[in-house]
Amino acid sequence: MLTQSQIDAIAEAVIQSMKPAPAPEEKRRMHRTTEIKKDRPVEASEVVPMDASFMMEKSPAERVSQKNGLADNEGLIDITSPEVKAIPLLDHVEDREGLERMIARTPARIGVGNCGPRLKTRTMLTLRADHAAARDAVFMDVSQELLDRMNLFTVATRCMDKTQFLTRPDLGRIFPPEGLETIKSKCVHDIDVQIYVSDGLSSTAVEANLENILPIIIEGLKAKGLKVGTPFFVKNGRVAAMDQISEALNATVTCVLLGERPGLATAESMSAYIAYKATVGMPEARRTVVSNIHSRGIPAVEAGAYIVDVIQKILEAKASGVELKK
Ligand code: B12
Repeated sequence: MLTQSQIDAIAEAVIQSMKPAPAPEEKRRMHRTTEIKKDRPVEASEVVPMDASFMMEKSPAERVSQKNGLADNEGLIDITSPEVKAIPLLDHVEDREGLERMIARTPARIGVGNCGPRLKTRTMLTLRADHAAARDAVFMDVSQELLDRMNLFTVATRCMDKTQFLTRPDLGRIFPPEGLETIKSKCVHDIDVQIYVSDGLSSTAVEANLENILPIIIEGLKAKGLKVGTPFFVKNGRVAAMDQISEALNATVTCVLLGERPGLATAESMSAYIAYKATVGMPEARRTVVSNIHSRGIPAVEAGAYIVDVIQKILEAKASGVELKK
């Protein structure tokens, strides 16, 4: 367990890393490599102030390598990591074990204490870091490498870019004629289940979960003897884009795996929205959702197996959403 002085030292190191670059001699003096091991207490002397210019010499990938959860080779601490967030910031804790148990059960920010009427510096920095991750999740594109690896071709909705996607949800639910033609020409028709993937409001969620979830669902459905459609990727897609897809391919069940709107707890959460015989303009109540698919929610592999069961239930009941619950 970390002592208060060790916690202060971590916060200090983060603050130092944001300061402007010192003169070259001073820079050399500060330039030391540190590792913080997760499995033993951190010594305050191990947390070395880092200067921002030194960090700029490393590529972003090297800086976030997170070798051991808390810090990379250069001693940069990932303040958004679960390990750092699990450190209570309260000054006087009556029942530390109880507090730690509560913190372990929720990603909510509890036990963060205060400094006078304000939040502590580390809480503020973590909030800002998580907000940045949420913005990245919304504005980033899913990498072409991932789509190539998963053998998914891309069709865009009517949204021209992310700004239009955010301001015109209606355009994220429909395809231009050429997009629909691509779907019709590249996919098999008259299927039991059409699975596809979409960025929705978090590309990060797609990056984090897709490789673990998609093969499980496809293989699971095929193992049940079902005819599964050709999977593909929809860029700038809202949930209801599934309705046009369902109609175009004559799918009995359509399932979209898409990124959920990110919050400040995680940007990696994916949802599966599933509908029986989806049609354009149908009520939202006809959709079933499996939400919170991410490493600290329902892990992708587990969710994949669950989604296969839900789809089977929908096919048997010939209904989805509220009608499935009747
Ligand atoms: C935003 C949101 C809403 C917004 C949607 C408005 C909009 N246009 O985006 C509003 C406030 C209307 C809403 C309402 C409801 N929501 Co809501 N919502 C969310 C939230 C925060 C994000 C969803 C998201 O990112 N979607 C992705 C984007 C790309 O989708 P979109 O196309 O822009 O919008 C569609 C979806 O958001 C979808 N949707 C949103 N909520 C729900 C809930 C259900 C059951 C279904 C089928 C669809 C659905 O409807 C939108 C229109 O097509 C999630 C939390 C989460 N972790 O996912 C909860 C969440 C999905 N909602 C939930 C619930 C329970 C509801 C309501 C049933 C609440 C109620 N009692 O009325 C209603 C049902 C609405 C419906 N469509 O049938 C639960 C679902 C739990 C579950 N596993 O069944 C979640 C997971 C929150 C939670 N943790 O409890 N929701």
